[in-house]
Amino acid sequence: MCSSTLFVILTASLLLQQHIITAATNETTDSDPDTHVVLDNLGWIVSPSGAAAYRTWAASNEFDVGDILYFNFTTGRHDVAEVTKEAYDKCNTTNPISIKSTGPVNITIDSAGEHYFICTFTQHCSLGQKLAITARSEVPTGFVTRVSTSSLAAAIFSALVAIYLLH
Ligand SMILES: [Cu+2]
Repeated sequence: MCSSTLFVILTASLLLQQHIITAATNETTDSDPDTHVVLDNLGWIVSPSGAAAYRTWAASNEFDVGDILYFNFTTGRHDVAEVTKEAYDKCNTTNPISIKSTGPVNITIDSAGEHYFICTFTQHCSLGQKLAITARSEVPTGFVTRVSTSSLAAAIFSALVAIYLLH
């Protein structure tokens, strides 16, 4: 392999590596916490369309660990209890994981996976005032890609250097 060919290959390899790193950086998710206003302008209420309103709202949002759920309601009219899936399904208000009674309430999503919230006021949950969300973990999606592809480019580069030195 002549030296000019090797130079072209090395340059291409470096450009490829730079390109991959740039592309991977661009595809990382934003890590700024978002605030999700539960049911938007309607707030945390018994929706006329029942639990479907909360299902639709949750499906139109992407929740990450660290994001904030903002439950807007008047103190004394509603409350927010985080509950298990079983309690959510049955509207069981007896042993919530946590409960907040003074509105409005900000709840920071502290772990990935499913989180369930209900109102403990009589009949409110069974009339559909219940929210289930699934939070994604905070690891940027581009991170794994960036490590593996840049390692691959580095490996190719190292191999080319070795070939060059052996000649
Ligand atoms: Cu309520």
